[in-house]
Amino acid sequence: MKSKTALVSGITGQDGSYLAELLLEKEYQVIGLHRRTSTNHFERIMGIMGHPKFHLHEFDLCDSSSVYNSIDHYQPEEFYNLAAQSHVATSFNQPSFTFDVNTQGVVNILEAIKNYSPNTKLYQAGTSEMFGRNYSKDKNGVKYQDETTQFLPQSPYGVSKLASHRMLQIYREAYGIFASNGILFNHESPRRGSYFVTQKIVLWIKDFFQWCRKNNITPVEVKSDDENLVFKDLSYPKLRLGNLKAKRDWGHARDYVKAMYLMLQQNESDDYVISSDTTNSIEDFLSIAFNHVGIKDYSDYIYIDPKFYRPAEVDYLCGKSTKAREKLGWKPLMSLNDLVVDMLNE
Ligand code: NAP
Ligand code: G4F
Repeated sequence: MKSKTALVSGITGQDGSYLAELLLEKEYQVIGLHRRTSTNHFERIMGIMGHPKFHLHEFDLCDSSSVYNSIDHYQPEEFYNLAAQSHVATSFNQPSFTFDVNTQGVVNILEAIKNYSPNTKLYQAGTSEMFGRNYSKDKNGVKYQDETTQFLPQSPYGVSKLASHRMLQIYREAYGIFASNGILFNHESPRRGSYFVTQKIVLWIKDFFQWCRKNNITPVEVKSDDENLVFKDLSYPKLRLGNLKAKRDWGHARDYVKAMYLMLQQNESDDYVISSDTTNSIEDFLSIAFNHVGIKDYSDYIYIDPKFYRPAEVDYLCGKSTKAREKLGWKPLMSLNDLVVDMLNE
């Protein structure tokens, strides 16, 4: 039987690399779509480079011709759109660029499918950031977000993703295109970008421990001196963070890419919340991570830097993924503790 072809945009990112590995295990031909950059950035996909069913194809989501040509050329059974300007804080500084990639880019894909490859099934990487400040409450007053919760985005990123979410629904209804929106809550891994808060914390801990080892210092011996940690005549900059009170629903990326695949194996396209259904603050994440390396109280190691506060914040995210669990048969296998251990051990 001929194997299916999947186009995966955002192949150089965290999710693209895990999804490509999953699809190759399932014997797909995987075409990884990447944009040209002045330096190579294929670290996350080194493990599958050279795989006989894996190929790279250059394109840019903002360039409509390259999007049309790649879809027309491959006529893929499935297209997973994971490419995005994915950093929320950056979207406040680069709102137009964020819209070009996250919204206009999705319109380019939808138009290409409609005109050149109408049987292609599309997965669009939507986000819990679209809920912004809004939540629903269950009968016990517990706050959550699911597919029925109204969206109220708080960032240019959230708005750009909400516009593309709605565009998929319109193309689904107007033209009968198979187009599913994943509404994924935060998912992390050892391959997470270094500017997201979990990886920033983990990388700081690793670098600090390496510095301690190099200088024969026991990490708990250092003293706190405003912005630095000091030991005799040596000093090391503290971990600089912003708002520690925000709550996020964190899962492992390896679990979440399975949900993307399952959405495109259904007979009908639909929208699904994908989440761990638990919530923790940045403070909780810090406690778990520092405890794992033997530091009971992280507070002396942190410096709160207003630079990392956002102009508008999403305070509380906690998904309810009942629909995906019932209809897709999906559930996450890794807990937050498993995730932290995986990230620290890498
Ligand atoms: P990521 O690591 O930041 O990867 C983003 C990818 O998009 C990179 O491969 C990047 O390429 C590519 N890209 C950016 N602009 C592009 C353009 N104009 N043309 C082609 N490619 C472009 O993001 P991720 O964490 O894997 O997330 C995957 C998707 O899920 C994103 O759409 C994100 O918004 C969404 N999402 C993520 C989460 C999460 O918690 N991780 C939650 C909900 C939704 P370069 O390597 O060249 O920069
Ligand atoms: O790790 P973050 O940057 O992730 P954020 O903003 O929740 O966005 C991620 O998840 C979304 C899903 O909800 C995705 F759609 C999106 O693409 C991305 O993957 O920040 C998490 C929280 C925020 O409340 C932020 O204010 O951590 C807080 N924070 C505190 N100090 C910090 C920092 N965030 C970052 N990045 N850096 C800090 O120093």
